[in-house]
Amino acid sequence: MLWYAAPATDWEREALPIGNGALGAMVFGTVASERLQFNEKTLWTGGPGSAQGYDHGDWRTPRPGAVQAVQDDLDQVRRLAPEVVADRLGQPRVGFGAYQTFGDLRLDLADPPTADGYRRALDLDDAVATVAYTGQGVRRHREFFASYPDGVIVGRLVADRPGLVSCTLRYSSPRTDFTAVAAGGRLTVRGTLADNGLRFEAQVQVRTTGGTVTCGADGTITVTAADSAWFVLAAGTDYADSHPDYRGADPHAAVTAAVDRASRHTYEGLKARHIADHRALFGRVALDIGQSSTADVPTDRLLASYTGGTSPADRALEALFFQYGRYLLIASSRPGSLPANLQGVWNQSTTPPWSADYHVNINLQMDYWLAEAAHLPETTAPHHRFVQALRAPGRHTAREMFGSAGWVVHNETNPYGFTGVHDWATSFWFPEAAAWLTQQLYEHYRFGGSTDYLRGTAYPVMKEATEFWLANLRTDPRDGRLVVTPSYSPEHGDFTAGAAMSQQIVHDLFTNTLEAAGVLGDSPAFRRRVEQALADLDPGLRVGSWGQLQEWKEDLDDPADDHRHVSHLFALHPGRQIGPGSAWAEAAEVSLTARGDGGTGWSKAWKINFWARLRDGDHAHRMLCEQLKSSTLPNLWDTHPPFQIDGNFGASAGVVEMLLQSQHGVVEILPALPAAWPDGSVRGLRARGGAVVDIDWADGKATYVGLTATRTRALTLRSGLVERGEITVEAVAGRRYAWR
Ligand code: FUC
Repeated sequence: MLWYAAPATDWEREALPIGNGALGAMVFGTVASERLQFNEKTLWTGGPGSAQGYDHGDWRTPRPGAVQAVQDDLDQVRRLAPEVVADRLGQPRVGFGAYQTFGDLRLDLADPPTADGYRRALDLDDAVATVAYTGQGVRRHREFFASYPDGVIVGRLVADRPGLVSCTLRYSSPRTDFTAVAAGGRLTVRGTLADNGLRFEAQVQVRTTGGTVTCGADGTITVTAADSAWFVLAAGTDYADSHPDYRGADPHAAVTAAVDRASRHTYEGLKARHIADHRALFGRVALDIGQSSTADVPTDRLLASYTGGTSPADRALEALFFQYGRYLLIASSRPGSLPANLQGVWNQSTTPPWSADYHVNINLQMDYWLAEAAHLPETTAPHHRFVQALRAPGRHTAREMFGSAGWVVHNETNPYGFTGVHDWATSFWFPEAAAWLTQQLYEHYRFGGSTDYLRGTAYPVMKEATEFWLANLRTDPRDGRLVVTPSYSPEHGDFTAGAAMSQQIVHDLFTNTLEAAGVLGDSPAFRRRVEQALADLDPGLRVGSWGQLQEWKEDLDDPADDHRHVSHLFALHPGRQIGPGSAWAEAAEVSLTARGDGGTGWSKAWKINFWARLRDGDHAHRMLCEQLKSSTLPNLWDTHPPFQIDGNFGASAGVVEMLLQSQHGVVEILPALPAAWPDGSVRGLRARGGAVVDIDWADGKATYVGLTATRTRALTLRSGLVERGEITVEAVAGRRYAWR
């Protein structure tokens, strides 16, 4: 439970998020005029039809041989300044667009009372936001939730005495591109985005028990003297994720149908369906680290008084933050819409930071790190679909820019298949992103084990990304190894050939593709090609002069550099090329130590994961503390700054990494348990290979491990609980295994 003793005054820091993946809303709980800022995930400017023009980031004029010329130069001079390369390979960005707020729904009270006993809360178990206060002796209560099964946002106002609910509902927007009409208790907002002609529509149906409902010519709806009032809201656009036009049906029919359907139900019926749907996902994982109840202290005070120590209140915040990440993923990523963007689904602006887009040099990937292990694999469907939809434009970019097969996407993308480049020198070039994005698809298979999914969804995308790199690796004249060139360690340093992250990502892709090809029995000829390339590939692992893992093929690392990206540790996490206790792990630790414990929100979150993979639970916990102390807002949103949701998801993923790991084919129990959590239990985490895992621990040691197999196959478990530390069981799907 997140709760506060005062209304929100600031969208980013205080308002509380609800969402069903496609729709999101921020609840302020203001007494006199409730503000419900809402979003629909596909409301984006840019793309085909944009006033600026649109080219997917593909070169507007062909540049035959341009990439090869940069490669030739790098063979000679070894380093090129980013500005030089951007000049030769980049171009100004047009028509990229930005995620848009849909607007605000306001509920104005006719006669606002002074409020006593005010409380505003977000219940994570039920995914319901509530506002309650007493005014002039009447206790009043508001509730808001976003229902996935019914596809609507729902709100209700009640009072503890009949006939006392009166308010006026109105819509407002920072744009002027709409009409708002009220009739029959229904508000209809319709418009087209000026930039690209995207059509949008929202409808709100108001229902009451008792009282009257009147509609104003100005598009307002007034409820007078009702016992209770409730509304349902649906919204949509004519966006479709289909290349090349990205347009589908006018939203009117779908929005009308959703509102008609939902408003035929009772409020209680809608709420019960919503809670059942949410609990079926959220309720799978329980974490007990000896925390006090979150009901004891308002959440903003819990955060402000957090010390990173070991008090039950500190642990309450840590456990809450972990579960909040799971809540936010459910709320911002459900099948049927786009994946979570830089702000999940929440955005109040027409010009949000970084367009609230899909950055793919860390951010979108981080959004889904927790999905599988924290038992929310259903939330990955929008991500898989998005990646699949990038293939058509990505193929075109591969052909135009590289003259090759395969598909590619660079540093960031939008819902309109922006797979090419722009010209911001330090963040425009990153063709490795496509390979990295396929990692989540393969992880979905490693956890879930469906060969149908692997064959039908993951493998074709992985294979086509592999084809790209088979065609585009180049032999380094210095040592004959295959390298990515030009190569750019995200947002850092010069262009070189064979930066560590580039090599490690391709290594990961080839490794995963070969495994998958083996499972599916793909052609021996293709497998031999990938095997050969993997054998010839520079692995991107090198120990440098001060014991560090090198970020570049040459030893250019500066021990005083504390840049937020620690990209060269990809092989440690989210990759699996570096195992614990190896010389590479030691070097990774040297690099990570040098980078320090600072950074932006997502950077700290990644460091939790790194330290957990290095089996240093105390340092992982210290990073969690750093994130909570200096990169977390009162509503527990991660802040870069500004608000960026990747850090929420990354931190929750890091907590799982502290308790359970399985990336090396072994289910490892409590691999990085911090001293701050000596006693506790966790229920319902998932491990690769097919297992749901429960753990109890005391005095820092496991006292119970329960494992429910979800596949029939051998599972190896590593835990101090079993003799010799490791045991392999021939697990049978559905059966439960336990050790004490
Ligand atoms: C990456 C990061 C920035 C920011 C942006 C959205 O480019 O380097 O810090 O998070 O994404």
